[in-house]
Amino acid sequence: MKRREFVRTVGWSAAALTAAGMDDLLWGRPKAAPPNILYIMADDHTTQAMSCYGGRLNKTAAMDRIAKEGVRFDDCFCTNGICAPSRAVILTGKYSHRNGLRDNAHAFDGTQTTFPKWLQKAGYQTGLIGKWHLQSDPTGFDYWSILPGQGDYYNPDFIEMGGRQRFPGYVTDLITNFAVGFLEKRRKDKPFLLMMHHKAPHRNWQPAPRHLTMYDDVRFPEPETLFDDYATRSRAAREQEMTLRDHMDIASDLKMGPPPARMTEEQKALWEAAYAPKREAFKRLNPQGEALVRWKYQRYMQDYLATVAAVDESIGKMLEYLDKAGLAGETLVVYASDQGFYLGEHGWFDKRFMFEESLRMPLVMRLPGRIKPGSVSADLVSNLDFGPTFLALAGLKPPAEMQGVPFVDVLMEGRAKSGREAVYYHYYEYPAVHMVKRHYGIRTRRYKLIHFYYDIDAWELYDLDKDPRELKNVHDDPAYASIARELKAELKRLQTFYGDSDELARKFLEEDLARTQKK
Ligand SMILES: [Ca+2]
Repeated sequence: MKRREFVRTVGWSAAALTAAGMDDLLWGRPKAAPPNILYIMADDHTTQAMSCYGGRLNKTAAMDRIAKEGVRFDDCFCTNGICAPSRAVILTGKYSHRNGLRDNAHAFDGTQTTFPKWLQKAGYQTGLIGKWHLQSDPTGFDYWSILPGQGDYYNPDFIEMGGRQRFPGYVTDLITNFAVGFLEKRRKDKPFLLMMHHKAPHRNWQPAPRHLTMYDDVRFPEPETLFDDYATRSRAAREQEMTLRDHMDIASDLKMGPPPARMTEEQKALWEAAYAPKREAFKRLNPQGEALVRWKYQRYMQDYLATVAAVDESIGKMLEYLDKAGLAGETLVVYASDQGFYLGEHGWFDKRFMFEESLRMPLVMRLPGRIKPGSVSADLVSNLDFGPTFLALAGLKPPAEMQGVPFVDVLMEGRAKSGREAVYYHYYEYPAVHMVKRHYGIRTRRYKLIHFYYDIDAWELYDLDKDPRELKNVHDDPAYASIARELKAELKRLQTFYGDSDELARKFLEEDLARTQKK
């Protein structure tokens, strides 16, 4: 077998592994060929919109298939909940304050160590297709074709190895076709890493032509916190700009305006056939106040979930391709999103806050023979761990600068733990779109401690066992005084452990403010 030759050539030997000091059950299996890795990531997809997570809104057959044939992680949390920073954390295995990408405004420093580079060096053929959003050109990939910036849903441009070209069609389908093309043309003498990054379901949620009316007759259940009054919490929850009520745009977000300019006449005709009746109904109804929020929520869900439907179809096609090509048994398939998202919870859309809906990342994985089918992990893992985990599964020792922990042992038979008792989080992008204040904090199995440290100095503490919707800040409740003290000590310990601090946060803040003033 050619793959065995690969193992020999790149030195996947017992000696190398022993030298690396790895005596783990999995790492002690040097004869297993390193798996291919198909890493599929969506943008802003959230667990509430995945049926394998018990979501009540939609069915996601292909995503559920990965979970059923592999493992579902119930407590995977991001470390900085927006697009570009999350992607940088995934690539580098390092926190934002270490990899340099703290917000969407900076460019990623592509000279640093990333897990794709490490795999490439070890002999993997590496590819990247779809949304990138890191401003600098991708490094560590033998092949890449990315959307410029956020990209477009309809007839998008792609930058293929530096050359920009417009493609007719729908972005999710194009990414799927390009991904299949990469696999068809792959080198058979090497394992592959393919990172397939969907644009969907990012705002402003433009569905594929075939999905434009799929939810027209559905009435979605409203979240319990759609009309949250933010009582007991700090000003941060009240002073954001991401409510359905005040900040969701009726013309663009909810399609009560003209069709997107990039569409062909044919696409516009389909669009108009789907949205003109909705516009007429909206005018007739003319909802106000709470009725308007309810109308917005329904309209939002129709389009958000329709864009998710295309992502699910894409995953289905990729799984079928692996089956047909005989690759399913030797390929790690991962589906994740760069963070979660609010689907009306707390009255919001978007992400950024350290509350459950956007902090939690969807994460399912399948690797036949190595991940026990139907596993569910409640271990505390994060996007910091993705790179180290993929490297470990490939039999490689993660570089020392990576701060994540491989959760390989968690994958094995669903047993063992990462040993992590809390996930540390730090969000920086403020002042900026949606106006979510800077904060850091920790999420343990039971509690969440948040410190909004800039322009307000406010602490919030949630007992997730008693208050899973995070409506009651108990930070100043005397009954939680000792818990708060312990959590603050743990927060401090993790900040020190990861090399973050209030001083560093202050330094970054001053840099960001200076840059904003210069503009
Ligand atoms: Ca995102």
